[in-house]
Amino acid sequence: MFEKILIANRGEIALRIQRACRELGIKTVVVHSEADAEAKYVKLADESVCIGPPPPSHSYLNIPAIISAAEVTDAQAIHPGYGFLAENADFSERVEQSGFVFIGPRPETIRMMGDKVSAKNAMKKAGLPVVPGVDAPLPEEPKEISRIAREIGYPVIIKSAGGGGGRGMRVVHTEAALFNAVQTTRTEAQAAFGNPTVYLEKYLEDPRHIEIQVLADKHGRAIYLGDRDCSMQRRHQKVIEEAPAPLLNARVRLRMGERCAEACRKIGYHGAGTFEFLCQRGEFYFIEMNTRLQVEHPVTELITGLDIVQWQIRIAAGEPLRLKQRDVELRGHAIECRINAEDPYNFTPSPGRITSWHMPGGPGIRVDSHAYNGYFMPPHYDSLLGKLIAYGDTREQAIARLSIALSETVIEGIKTNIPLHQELLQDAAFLSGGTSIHYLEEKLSKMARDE
Ligand code: MV4
Repeated sequence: MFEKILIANRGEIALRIQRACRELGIKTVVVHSEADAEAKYVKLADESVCIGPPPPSHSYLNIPAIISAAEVTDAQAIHPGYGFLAENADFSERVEQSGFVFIGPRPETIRMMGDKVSAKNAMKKAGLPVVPGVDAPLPEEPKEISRIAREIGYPVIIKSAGGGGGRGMRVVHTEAALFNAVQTTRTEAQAAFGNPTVYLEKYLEDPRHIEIQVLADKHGRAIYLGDRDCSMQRRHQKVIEEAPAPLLNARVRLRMGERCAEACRKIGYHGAGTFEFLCQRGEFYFIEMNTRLQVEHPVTELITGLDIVQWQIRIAAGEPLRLKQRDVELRGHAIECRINAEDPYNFTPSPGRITSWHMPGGPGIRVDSHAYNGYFMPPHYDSLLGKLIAYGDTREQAIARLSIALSETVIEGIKTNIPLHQELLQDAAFLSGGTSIHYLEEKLSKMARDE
């Protein structure tokens, strides 16, 4: 096992990784920007290294600075967390070339999943159902493009191979609008990702976003840890996540999990991973794979009793997955609210100093946050203050515990989205078994109209 790990991230996830390391008896080095120098988790780490000024491009994205920090502190492995460099294949490659272990899959795997066309092809080949479409870059000729779209059937969605997570997409309902939309998407994709490649898929009108968590070791073993529903989102930012996905048929659940684990074995995946699907009328369609730890990993931890971050570290150190699929028991229900420092209805960020901070407790409540009374929420990064997660024997109990926990929570000095969460946990459609990916945005625009 490693003796010392460098954490190349900040905020709640830097603290989460630090806790996993401590439990495994591993020393931690945390790198931080000037804006995070006073954060408590920085002081809790065994060592810390300031790697630059607040803008991410000068600190958390500064690859040479992070690698130098690992060198001077004699760390053996680097955990990238999520966001920042977590899915940057060049970073993972340079980490390994410098003699450190990257806690995540191989650079080639990250690169393959970063290109959404190659990811889709690999998964189709590995036996996963994908959205109907042409799993190849779109050709240039307008006639060919029209023929492909007609073959798929309208509406279609144009996606960028270099995009993902909702960036660089456009829905097209008629042939008349097709060619312009393709050109615009290509231009935007070139500007945003340096890659003009686009592809076409059938547009699914009202799906749910369901994802499957996997763990795979370096010895060819792979298991799945059940599924999560992350449909409650706004502008591709998840707001509430839960596990297991409500109303999902047990046979479908089993089949999807088995196929994801099998796909991991086939492509030689190792580490933790997430297969993203759109699910409509009981059918699953693979869209993307995330090769990192996810914000919502705690809901899976609560229903499996496993520590996903510790397993990432063990796998990176070369340990075999001692768990067999039959050892993974999915039990109860867990729901997570992302607590953001923002206006609950217009979503403008609300950085600043926290003047009062009281966290909830009681049976089945977990709080993952780096904040505390007096903490200054810097304006330079995303607005995630932490996560409030509730576990219960049933979905109803998890929701009840989460509502009570939200009502106990006090955060003053900055605005948070807690009022929105309290409202969503009373929403009839959510209570009756969840909603599609469009529900929250529709609800918010209805609320704005009624005002
Ligand atoms: C889609 C889709 C409908 N049909 N693909 C958005 C994020 C990216 N991962 C894929 N996305 C979508 N792909 C087809 N063929 C709708 C979305 C989508 C979405 C997906 C998951 C969660 C939230 C979403 C919000 C809007 C659109």
